[in-house]
Amino acid sequence: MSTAGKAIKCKAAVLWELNKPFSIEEIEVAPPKAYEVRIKLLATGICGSDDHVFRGHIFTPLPVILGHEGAGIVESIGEGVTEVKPGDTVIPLCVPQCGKCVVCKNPEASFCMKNDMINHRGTLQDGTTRFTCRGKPIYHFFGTSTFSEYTVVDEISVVKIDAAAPLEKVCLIGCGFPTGYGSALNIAKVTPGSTCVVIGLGGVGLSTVIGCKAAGAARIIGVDINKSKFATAKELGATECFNPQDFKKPIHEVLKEMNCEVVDFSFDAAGLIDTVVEALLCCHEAFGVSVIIGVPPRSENLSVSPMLLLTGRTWKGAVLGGFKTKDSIPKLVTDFMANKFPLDPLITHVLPFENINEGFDLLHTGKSIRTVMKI
Ligand code: PAD
Ligand code: ZN
Ligand code: ZN
Repeated sequence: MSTAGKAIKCKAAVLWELNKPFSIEEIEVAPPKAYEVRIKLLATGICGSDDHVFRGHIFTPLPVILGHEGAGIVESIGEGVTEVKPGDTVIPLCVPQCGKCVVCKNPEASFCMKNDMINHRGTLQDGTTRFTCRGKPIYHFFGTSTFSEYTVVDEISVVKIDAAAPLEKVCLIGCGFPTGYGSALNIAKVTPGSTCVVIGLGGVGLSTVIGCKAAGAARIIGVDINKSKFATAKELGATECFNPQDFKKPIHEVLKEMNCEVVDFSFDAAGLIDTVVEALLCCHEAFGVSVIIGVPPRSENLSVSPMLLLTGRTWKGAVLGGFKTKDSIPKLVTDFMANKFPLDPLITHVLPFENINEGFDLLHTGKSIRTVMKI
């Protein structure tokens, strides 16, 4: 029986309060309005940014259905939708590509003005939500909300991918993988033979390591306070790794001791103010490039001497590795299927969707890199 045009009752993980377990609830998902798409989700990763919301480090209105690293099948489409049709295999886009704004028209930029990451309205583009639970509206997150059996997204926030792709793997191409990989290739533009430092070796930092290696870096130094990440970092291309807690000196001084005077490219993928500054200090004062990837707590600001940049460093940041999402995500899926980069080492746990709280516990205790939930 077709569900098109009708509200769908299904399960979703609702976050009612910060730092409280997700509650698996029956929700109602309204049909897509014009230029919207309803998706049956089949897999979703848990990203560090979902956890930032959970902990209150990123503000978004509550109650909310989080999740932005998913993949699924189009169930139905609203009026006027032309880019996808029911039955298409898709990835929801946490950064849309509207194709019309000043950013989308700029070949060098990617953070579409229609994003919901800066103002966090928690709605679709028309300012309303398609989710209700216990009679209350539930907010969307980053225009995607993948911790649900069904979601509704704007047409600008979804792209068709190869139907043969394994969704429980390529869901990572919705956020964590392109974020790290693109930060190395598109933003830092890592050069062959260079030295790179990656601080934070979660799913994003390890994807940065993959990008540095793909670009031909000669030395890739991984830094993390959790040593259990080092084996995977080395498998993916890190030439050496260290734990800053094993030293009394700050990271940039430890690097000098390691005979690493010249760092061409440095990345913060830990998401703390201190590590952002350490990453900047690591790179060479005259030509180093440092990229901010991690999202530090919203209440904290940076304070650094302008001299650090005056000498010639370049300091950059990027969302989703600078990829224009509609253009690039299907290509990344094709590249994964052609074995151009691995995703398997990033996926340490696969859980049923109902076990979402266990997935967050694994992240909090540092036991997982990426947990993928089958929905
Ligand atoms: P994660 O929690 O899996 O990884 C973070 C890693 O940093 C862990 O391995 C920690 O052990 C490590 N870490 C923590 N503190 C320190 C420290 N003081 N020194 C060194 N390492 C430390 O998260 P993730 O990999 O999913 O995400 C990483 C960050 O990137 C996080 O802040 C997230 O919000 C951000 C992100 N940004 C974008 C973007 O578009 N810019 C996209 C996705 C995620
Ligand atoms: Zn746009
Ligand atoms: Zn993410």
